[in-house]
Amino acid sequence: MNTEQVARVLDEMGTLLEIRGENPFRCRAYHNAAQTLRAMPSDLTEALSSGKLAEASGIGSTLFAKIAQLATTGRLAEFEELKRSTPPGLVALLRIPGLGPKKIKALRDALSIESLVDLRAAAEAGKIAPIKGFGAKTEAKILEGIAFVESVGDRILLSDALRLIAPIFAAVNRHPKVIRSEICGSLRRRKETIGDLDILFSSDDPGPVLDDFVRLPQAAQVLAHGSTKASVRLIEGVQCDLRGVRDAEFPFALNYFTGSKEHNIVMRRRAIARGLKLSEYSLEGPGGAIACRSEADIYKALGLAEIPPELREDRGEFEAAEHGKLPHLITQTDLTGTFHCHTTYSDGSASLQEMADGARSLGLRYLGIADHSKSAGYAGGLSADRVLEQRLEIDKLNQKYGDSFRIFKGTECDIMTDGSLDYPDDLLAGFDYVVASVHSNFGLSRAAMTARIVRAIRHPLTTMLGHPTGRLLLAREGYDVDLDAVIEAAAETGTMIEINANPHRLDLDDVHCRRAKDRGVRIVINPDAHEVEGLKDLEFGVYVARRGGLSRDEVVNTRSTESIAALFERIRSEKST
Ligand code: DGT
Ligand code: CA
Ligand code: CA
Ligand code: ZN
Repeated sequence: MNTEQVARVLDEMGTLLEIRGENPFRCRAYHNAAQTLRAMPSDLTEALSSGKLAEASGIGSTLFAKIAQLATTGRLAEFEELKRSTPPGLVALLRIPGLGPKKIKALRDALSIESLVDLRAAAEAGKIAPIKGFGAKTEAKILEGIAFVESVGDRILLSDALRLIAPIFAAVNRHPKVIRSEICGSLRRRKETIGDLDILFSSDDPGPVLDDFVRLPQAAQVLAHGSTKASVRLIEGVQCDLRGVRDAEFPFALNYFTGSKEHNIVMRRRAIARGLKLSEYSLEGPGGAIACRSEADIYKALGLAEIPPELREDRGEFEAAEHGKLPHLITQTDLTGTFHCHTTYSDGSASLQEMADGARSLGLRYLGIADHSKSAGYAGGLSADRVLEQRLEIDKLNQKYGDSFRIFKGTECDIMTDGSLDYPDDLLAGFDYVVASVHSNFGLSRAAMTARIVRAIRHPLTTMLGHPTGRLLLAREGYDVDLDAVIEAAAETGTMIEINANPHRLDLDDVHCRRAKDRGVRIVINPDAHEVEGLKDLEFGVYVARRGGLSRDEVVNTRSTESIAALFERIRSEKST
């Protein structure tokens, strides 16, 4: 496991212990150790072998041994036991906005609450308000939170799904009895949240593959185990389905189990219209089965160009595939740089130079730094003096990098409640570009929020809009805003809209991304990185862009450094005339 993975486990252990009401010092120790790990400059293997970690404050010998075990084996019996023995319903309560481990423990102690069902009953009966530290307002919030969590169901983030499936898919894929295998379902379509994980393989002898699958260390519970299909529940709670087919059936099954259901229905209808019958195992014609080696063959047989999985939602892809109008979707390697990143100047955990070097090592040609503006006190927003200091440091680094790399000077400037920007124009004009974002007063009416954001977009010095709805996937709904009006204002003024690629945000979403594209809005993919590792979140922004049907030309940060610099200038001069 790498540093971040180990830190995650430690945090989760700390939280589980807290919910169970263990000694607070012991719980803290886990969270502290996670923080220490994240702050370590060197990588984990080196820190372990050089003794740097053993010396780090807050990491005693027992914790050190656990970290070492996680780092080398990726497993820790104590962690697995802790997960197994904590009621899953209790952990689910963590998803209610505003309920942390301490409050959950208090609810359990006072009212024996161990699940969402218990919690709802107690809140509806007014039993929560009287508990010390809660009150009527909290009770009402809890009821709202339950409704939100229920609307979301048991879905997980795309990023978590990809992380969880990686070792499982690898095990299936390298199994000696497996001929071909592929991830299917919503995960292959790269949806922003995932219900369950689906894997398909082909084999002449699927039994041993399924037997080994249900015995994987990641599997906590076997839900089904037949001769062609097995399902397990992972330790993390999510379900994983594995299906085996004969190799000749593989392309058909792959197509069927990739979905979406809506896409499949149209596929079958098209087949029928051509006198064919498509199923998850075959394509039958009047003269017998039509062999297909790949999905491309199936689409071809139905008179279609191969439709990329991300577009398979029955949202116009058939029309496009029939007329050779499918977009040539953007890929991650098309990205040349990115703009919305934070450093230790505000609430980031890496220095300017570390972020720039991180971007360089990902092969990017430029990096935009956009730390928070002064009103964002909670996030270390920069005073005018600090802005000037940062600009000097950027100048120095740029001199050092020469032509090989460039840091663009930006700011993530708060949009005030009335839609004005947090810095005066003369300060804003000294940046290469301005990301304008809402970070406060989320509760405005739809009309007021829309007017606020549209005004910020119309500001002559606003280059791009940051996280347009402020949503946090599975955790918080976005603010109430008329996104179509926002998109319209961006189109009219030439202002860019970002796809915030942080896997908790993915904001714009795929649907509005498509609408923005259709209106000719300039789209930019930003990771909103607060640490070097966060730059890799660009990956998830690319998936949104692909689902939105964007090609390389439709994403700003695929251009050369010079062309970006010129575009920033052009937007400014166009907006001010
Ligand atoms: P999820 O798991 O909720 O994120 O979404 P999916 O799309 O992965 O759905 P899942 O796991 O229930 O099924 C995988 C694929 O199997 C789905 O994308 C399409 C196909 N499929 C499942 N049920 C049906 C169905 O009733 N009709 C059709 N046509 N296809 C289905
Ligand atoms: Ca699925
Ligand atoms: Ca499934
Ligand atoms: Zn930000």
